[in-house]
Amino acid sequence: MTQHLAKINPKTFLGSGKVEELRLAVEHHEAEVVIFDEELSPRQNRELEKILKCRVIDRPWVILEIFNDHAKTREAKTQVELARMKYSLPRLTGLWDHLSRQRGGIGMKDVGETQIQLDKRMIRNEIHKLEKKLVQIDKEKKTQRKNRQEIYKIALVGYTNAGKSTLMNCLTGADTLVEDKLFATLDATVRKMKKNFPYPVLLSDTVGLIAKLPHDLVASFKSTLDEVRDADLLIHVVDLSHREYAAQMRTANDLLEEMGVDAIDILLAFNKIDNLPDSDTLDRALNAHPSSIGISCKTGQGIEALRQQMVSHYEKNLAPYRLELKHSQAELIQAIRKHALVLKEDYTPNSIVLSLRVASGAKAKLESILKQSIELD
Ligand SMILES: Nc1nc2c(ncn2[C@@H]2O[C@H](COP(=O)(O)OP(=O)(O)OP(=O)(O)O)[C@@H](O)[C@H]2O)c(=O)[nH]1
Ligand SMILES: [Mg+2]
Repeated sequence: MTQHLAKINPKTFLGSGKVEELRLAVEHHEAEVVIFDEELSPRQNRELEKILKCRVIDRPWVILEIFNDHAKTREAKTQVELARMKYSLPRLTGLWDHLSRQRGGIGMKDVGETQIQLDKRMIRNEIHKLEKKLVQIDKEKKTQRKNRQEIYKIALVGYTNAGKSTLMNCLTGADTLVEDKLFATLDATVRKMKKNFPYPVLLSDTVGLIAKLPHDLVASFKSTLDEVRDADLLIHVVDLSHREYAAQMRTANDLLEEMGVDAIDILLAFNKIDNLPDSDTLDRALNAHPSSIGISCKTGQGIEALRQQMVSHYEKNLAPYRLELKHSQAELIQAIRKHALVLKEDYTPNSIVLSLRVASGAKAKLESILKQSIELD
């Protein structure tokens, strides 16, 4: 059922006529649950349950349930649990109202009230504990990220089910879980790009984005999203075969902007081009978006071209750098090559002068290679 609302009714979300229509439909179909594709306030949720005499669930709840089902690691589980607790806290009253009405016993209401207070306190304690745990996890993640600071990082982002994990596997040979369902990935996986890539690059797969993502969930997934903020380049993966790809792209862009990552370079990858309804779709999409590319993780089409673009983005990011070595340090050149592009080696009588191009993060690494060798001397 849909309704164009000029104004949302603070009490029942829908207008009163529509609520009545919905009530009759629930009665007619003997529905046990009504799901709203929108976020309801706790009050609206309660009111609607009263009127419709059945369970009412909103969109954030559905998303939280899916996340809950898919959470595997300690981090993801903690994040989802926290979001669920925060979601349920202001909604507890409704639950007990429901019970007291069902059982109908005298005094149930009072028992309910006391119980709600107890439950709320318990949940607040739990929230506090989970938040502490997340701070700890966040710290560990920060250390991990710090250790990777000098390495160029690329993150795959995009609407859920666009094919990020498939692309990750395609580019790194990893076997991240790929599934035709929403939010298959909840944890940022980080892998080295190996296959045919000339530079050390870390690629991370991230949690999928979706329209009207529950606010608590975004807050809980901070450390996962930090992975995105930390990247040098984003590849925005779009499922071009989806009939609403344009809207999905916009949603993803809006969320990225909200996350404050709009300053990072973005490469647009239109995926699933093996599955397009007509031949115009790809041309139109490519023309409308400069710096975009069509790919298919299924057939491999366009993957090599994407890799090339990733390489040129990397190289664009490099700054000229000059390094002088003693002849006795010649064997360091091999190690230096791992972190910089060596353009020229000039052998003078006293030294070797290297003309390099390096990523900003890699300079520290080069200096530490030199320092170590001097200390060894
Ligand atoms: N036809 C076709 N299907 C693809 C392609 N790439 C991925 N898929 C399918 O799309 C579905 C979703 O792929 P995933 O890689 O799990 O998508 P994701 O973006 O990681 O999704 P979430 O982790 O849920 O956000 C899977 O069924 C893939 O097999 C492609 O190029 N062509
Ligand atoms: Mg995935």
